[in-house]
Amino acid sequence: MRKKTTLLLAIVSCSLITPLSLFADDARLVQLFKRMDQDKNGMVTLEENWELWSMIFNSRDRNKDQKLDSSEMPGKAQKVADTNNDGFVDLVEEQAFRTKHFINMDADGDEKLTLSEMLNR
Ligand SMILES: [Ca+2]
Ligand SMILES: [Ca+2]
Ligand SMILES: [Ca+2]
Repeated sequence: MRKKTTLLLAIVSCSLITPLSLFADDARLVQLFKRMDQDKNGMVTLEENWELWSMIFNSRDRNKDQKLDSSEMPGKAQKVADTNNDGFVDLVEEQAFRTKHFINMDADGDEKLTLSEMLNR
């Protein structure tokens, strides 16, 4: 319970720093962040990041071929992540994609993401 309050406070103070209140997009990121931060220490590690995304990968992979086609992963992300252009995103490509995204958001380069790094991506 206490940890939840701390996180809520973090979110509140974050929205105070950012004059714009939470947009729908930001609210989704906050949700995502909370899901990724499994030990609730206010930071998401590469491992925590990948744990969630590999879970999402598996749930998106409806035909269980360990690859995501464009119907399983709609939008631009599928094309970007499919680096060998075979029309599928496999786990290796997905991990590279999510890791790159993580590093892009990690402003201070400590390989941990805070909520504000994620929101100020
Ligand atoms: Ca954490
Ligand atoms: Ca698939
Ligand atoms: Ca591919």
